[in-house]
Amino acid sequence: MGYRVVVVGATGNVGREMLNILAEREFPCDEIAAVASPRSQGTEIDFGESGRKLKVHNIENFDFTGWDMALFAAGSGPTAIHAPRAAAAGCVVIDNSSLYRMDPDVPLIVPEVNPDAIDGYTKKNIIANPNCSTAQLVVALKPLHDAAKIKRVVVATYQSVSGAGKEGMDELFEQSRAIFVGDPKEPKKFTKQIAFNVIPHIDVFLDDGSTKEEWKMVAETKKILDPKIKLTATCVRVPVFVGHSEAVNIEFEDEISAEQAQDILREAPGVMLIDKREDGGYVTPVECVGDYATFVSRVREDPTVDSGLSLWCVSDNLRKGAALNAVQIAELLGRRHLKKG
Ligand code: 11C
Repeated sequence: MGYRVVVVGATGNVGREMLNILAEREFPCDEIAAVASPRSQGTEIDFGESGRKLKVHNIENFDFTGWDMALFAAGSGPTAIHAPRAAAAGCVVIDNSSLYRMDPDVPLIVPEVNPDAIDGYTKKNIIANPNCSTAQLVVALKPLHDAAKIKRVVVATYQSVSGAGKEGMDELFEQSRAIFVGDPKEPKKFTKQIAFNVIPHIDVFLDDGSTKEEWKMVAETKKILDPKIKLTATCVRVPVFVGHSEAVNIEFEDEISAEQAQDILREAPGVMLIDKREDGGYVTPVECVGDYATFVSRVREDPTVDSGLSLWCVSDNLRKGAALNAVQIAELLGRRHLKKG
């Protein structure tokens, strides 16, 4: 006996990946419903590579009664309306938007990092999925924090355009082509030209000069991993279609060598260490697409502090950064709380 599962926002970048991953991992679904905005109602989408087609339902009149879990990838606006409705109907919401992440009554979960926190989901029947740039970072930081206690992290991100949805991907493609044919177009989705450029601006600006994406990395890392960790981030959009990269500098309380860190990371759940210290002996975003792992490379000591390391970390932002983490939460919820059969 399996679950009755809903994917909300099923036609978007993340929703499609949720369906792919549910099918790929053979999540025990007795029934699966694809739900999206009214304009997609009646269209058909693939349930991964299972060969099954799913008819898309209209979120506005979808009844969540009797469904076990709903994976939401719908953005904050529709989520604010429909997630509480689903939760009140007894369907546990696993939400990919930023809406509930900092709610003290909603657990924010990365299963490799803070699985026990999921037990608090009953307060609202909602579990939050972190921002993509946070998810991969905490997977890499957790085993190092356990070993040598992290004091401070300085991170610069190199975030792909798929983090901004299909429109972001289309803009990079169209703009690159337009520049090649000598007919450049004004940016629409991004604030500046993204093709052949980088943009140090993701999400809205805050009063202190940082951006909301940078703030999310700080606040979410504290909630998931340890409120004592100090973190400062610079988040940058780069002309890559899929895969977020991060250059991470970490200062520790206790001593830890690069070799010890490599040994720890080699064994860490969710991490794949590829660190050969030679040409090509590291992972780049195009190589991580479609994979589940958070790849770590370029682990080295930082001699400017008493105990410090620098590393490079890459992951598929639509997978570990969003859909995979949500499905892993669903698996954890099933194992710990919603046992079937
Ligand atoms: C980006 N990280 O790359 C964002 C996308 O809070 O879930 C995800 C935003 C979020 O643009």
